[in-house]
Amino acid sequence: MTKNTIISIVVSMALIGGTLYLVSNKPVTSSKEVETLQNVEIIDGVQYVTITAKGGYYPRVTEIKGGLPTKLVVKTSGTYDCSASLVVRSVGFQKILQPTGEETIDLGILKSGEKVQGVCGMGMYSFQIKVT
Ligand SMILES: [Cu+2]
Repeated sequence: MTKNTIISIVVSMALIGGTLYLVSNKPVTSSKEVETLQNVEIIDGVQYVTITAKGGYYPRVTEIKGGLPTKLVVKTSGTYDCSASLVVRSVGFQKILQPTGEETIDLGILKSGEKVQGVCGMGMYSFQIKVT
């Protein structure tokens, strides 16, 4: 009897915990989406595009403005997969990034209609920056 009571308490606590976990997890996911959409910042006339490298590149496609000095910031955080091996051909960039850190790559001043593509060393992950 006592054993059954304990089991039922444990089971109901697990259910409540699971539900709370699912509920609390939802807003986190949506705020992350907002964050990745706002990956372009203009500071003192310089346009910064931030891309996260870990198991691929995020966001995959970014739209930026032309006619501004532009810098690409690639952030790694415990990145031990091949997305740390980055190639940006249009600016002759090729490097194996630190597993955790930030790499700033000068993209120069881009014109409307231009595209910058970054790929991993194996060519299986990529991202694109489109100049509108
Ligand atoms: Cu790869």
